[in-house]
Amino acid sequence: MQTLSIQNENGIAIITINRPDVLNAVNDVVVAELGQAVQNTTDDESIGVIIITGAGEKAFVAGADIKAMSKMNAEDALTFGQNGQKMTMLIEDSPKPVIAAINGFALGGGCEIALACHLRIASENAIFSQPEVKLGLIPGWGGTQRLPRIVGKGKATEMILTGEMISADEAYRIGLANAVVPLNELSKTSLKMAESILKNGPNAIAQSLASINAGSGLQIKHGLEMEVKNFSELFGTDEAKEGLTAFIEKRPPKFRS
Ligand code: CO8
Repeated sequence: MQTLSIQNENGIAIITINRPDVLNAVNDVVVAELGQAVQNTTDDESIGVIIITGAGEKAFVAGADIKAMSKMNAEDALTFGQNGQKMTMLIEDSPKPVIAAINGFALGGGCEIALACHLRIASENAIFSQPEVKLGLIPGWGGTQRLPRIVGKGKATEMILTGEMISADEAYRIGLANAVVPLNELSKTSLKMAESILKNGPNAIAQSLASINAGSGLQIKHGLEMEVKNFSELFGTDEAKEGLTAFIEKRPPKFRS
């Protein structure tokens, strides 16, 4: 891949967006490669958790590539926007948890990639913003849809209408970041969270993500119906038998070979 590197660390895939000269700005090559990398790591049975991060110490992703966008007409922008949305849906729909390890600026499309991830861990120098209105644009890769679902409509509206940057601490305060750690501990903390998830049943994890994602668009009554169906289906799996038996036998469960 031209714009990404992928490592497998004991069942945890680390995908690094690697265009540090432009603060990891996302052009159409990154959109295609990131989508492919998420698909490949999702399909890889040796992988249980995926981490997405940016190269260098300054940026996770400073947005869609503004130089590339300056040459687009409305038709090009529609294709670029739709391809970016497909890539974010691959992240959100992955049955394997995707953690954004946010190592600096997460702006515009960079914030939107982080929003599509299931969990977000920020370094202390991370900065979040949806600054599209400053360019005469609006978010196009899910910012108007996912940000209100994560931080609430009021705060999301403020961020999108002002385009102002917020600090990692503020992102944590409003529930946008799950944790804030010093930059030199970001990788270790992200891996630790991934390892703690890896101890749990992979089907249960996939069904948890599916239930949370599907439920956010449903009325509570329909969400509860879907949840109990997913809950009961797990009773047919070896994984649930192992989890329940291990508790009774007072031993740790063994979910993965
Ligand atoms: N696109 C292209 N190049 C970029 C980008 C970007 N988003 N961000 C930074 N760069 C480049 C700079 O041009 C510069 O390159 P060069 O050295 O060749 O001039 C290099 O990265 C380093 O950047 P700076 O010198 O500007 O570094 P500073 O520390 O001074 O500033 C900032 C850092 C504050 C992050 C600044 O670079 C900045 O404001 N960047 C743009 C941020 C932004 O507006 N992002 C949102 C873009 S819009 C978007 O993401 C829409 C997503 C939805 C798309 C839907 C498609 C239709």
